[in-house]
Amino acid sequence: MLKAKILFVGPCESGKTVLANFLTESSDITEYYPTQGVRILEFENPHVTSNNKGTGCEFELWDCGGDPKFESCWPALMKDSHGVVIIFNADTPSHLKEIEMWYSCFVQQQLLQDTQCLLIAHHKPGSGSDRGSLSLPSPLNKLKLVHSNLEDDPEEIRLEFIKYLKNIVNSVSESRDREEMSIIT
Ligand SMILES: Nc1nc2c(ncn2[C@@H]2O[C@H](COP(=O)(O)OP(=O)(O)OP(=O)(O)O)[C@@H](O)[C@H]2O)c(=O)[nH]1
Ligand SMILES: [Mg+2]
Repeated sequence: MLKAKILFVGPCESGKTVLANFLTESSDITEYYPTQGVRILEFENPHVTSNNKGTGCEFELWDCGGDPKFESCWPALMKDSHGVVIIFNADTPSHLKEIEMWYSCFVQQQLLQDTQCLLIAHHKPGSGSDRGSLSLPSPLNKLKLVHSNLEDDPEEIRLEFIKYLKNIVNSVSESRDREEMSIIT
C-alpha cells in the first residue's frame, strides 16, 4: 500500500486543526487550543486509490503548530513529506505576508513541486466571505487556491481536498514507478 505524508502549515489560529479534524472526520470544532508542535492523524479515503493497481493509500496528516517557537522542529516535520497544505485567513492582512514564509520554507527549500502544494483560504464564521478581492503576490499566485467555509458549504472543501489527495497519490506512485525502473535498467 502506498503511503503519503501531508503537512498542514500556516499562521496561528488560521484553522489548521479545525480543517484537519473535519477532513479526517476526527472530531468536532472546539475552543482554541494552540497545537503544540505537531499532531499526526492517520486516515484513508475510499475515493482515493493509486491509479493503476486500484489499491488504497495510507495518509498521514501532520497538523503542525503555527507558532514560530516551534521552528526548531520544522526540519523534522518537513522530512520526507509528499505534500504541503498552507492554511490562512484571507481577512487577516498579516497572513498574506506570513504564507510567503511558509511557502518558501516548506515548499521551495524542500524542492517540492507546486502541484504538491495547496493554499486554503479558510473563512471562519463571521469573517468576510468575500472571495473576489483576494490577489496573492508572486510566486503564490501560481499555486492552486481553494476556499473553505465549513458553515456555508462544507462539501466544497471536502471535494477539493480529495482532488488534491489524488494528485499527491499520482506523484507518489509515479516516483515509485521510476524507482522500480531505475533498479532494473
Ligand atoms: N465555528 C468555527 N470555528 C472555527 C472555524 N475555524 C476555526 N475556528 C475557531 O478558531 C479556533 C482556532 O482554529 P485552529 O484550527 O485551532 O487553529 P490552528 O491553525 O490549528 O492554530 P495553531 O495550532 O495555533 O497553529 C478554533 O479552535 C475554533 O474555535 C470554523 O470553521 N468554524
Ligand atoms: Mg492547531
